[in-house]
Amino acid sequence: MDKILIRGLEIPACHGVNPPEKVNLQPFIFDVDIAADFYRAAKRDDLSLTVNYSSACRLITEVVSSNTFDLIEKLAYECVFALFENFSSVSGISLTVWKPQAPMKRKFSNVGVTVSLKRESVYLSLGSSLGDKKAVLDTAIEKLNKTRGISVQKVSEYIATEPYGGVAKNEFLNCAVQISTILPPHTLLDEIQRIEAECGRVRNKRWEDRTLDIDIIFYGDKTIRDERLTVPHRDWNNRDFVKIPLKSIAPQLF
Ligand code: PH2
Ligand code: MG
Ligand code: MG
Repeated sequence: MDKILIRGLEIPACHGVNPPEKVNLQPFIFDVDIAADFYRAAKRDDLSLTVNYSSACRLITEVVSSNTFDLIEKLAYECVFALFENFSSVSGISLTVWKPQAPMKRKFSNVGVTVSLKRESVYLSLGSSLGDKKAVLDTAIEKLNKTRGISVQKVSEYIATEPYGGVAKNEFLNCAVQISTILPPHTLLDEIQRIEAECGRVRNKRWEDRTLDIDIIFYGDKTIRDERLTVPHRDWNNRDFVKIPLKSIAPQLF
């Protein structure tokens, strides 16, 4: 993957937990790797086909100098979010922020944090079998799209399906959604579970009727197997309520 590298971008700003840091400028120094495909830009020698590194520096400067955050972690994430949001061709970013004059008693040469995120294409299956099912799916999709780091790309039709698995009793309304996200799998799962809870999901018995269920079917081409996540979803290929909507938005997966 091609990369633009920015090193030693110095921006005076007011970030820190201690009250004096919020009013006195100190230097923050940025090292940034921006991954994208520069083949076409190189072939045509055309700035409009790449990421203008001076625009990237201006955007970082804007975020850094117009805010006051407690944490450099927050500062780094805000810069990374802004870069992904403003440069759609960027596929990955690794950003380090250094704070060489951080208030610490011991002598040290530097302190900093790195945030590295990649844009991925993810397919979700949504289902509702309680309440106003269509309104629940509409709300869930809106909440997904409003979540920082998630952008909804495609939504299938909503289909009514028979309850599968022998526990749920009600008819379901199901759909599939393609999102583009920079959230890592478990962070995405946290946001999904927040949205399920906000839509009235209570977790009792496995597979029982629920206001909203959102399952991660595919996360890029990753395979994940741990206590919280199995991706690709272990049973997706046996479930018409997953396959039919998914095929309509992503026939290439079949
Ligand atoms: N979800 C389940 C169990 N059974 N059946 C249908 N038709 N649709 C679902 O979304 C569904 C189900 C567990 O998540
Ligand atoms: Mg499910
Ligand atoms: Mg689920």
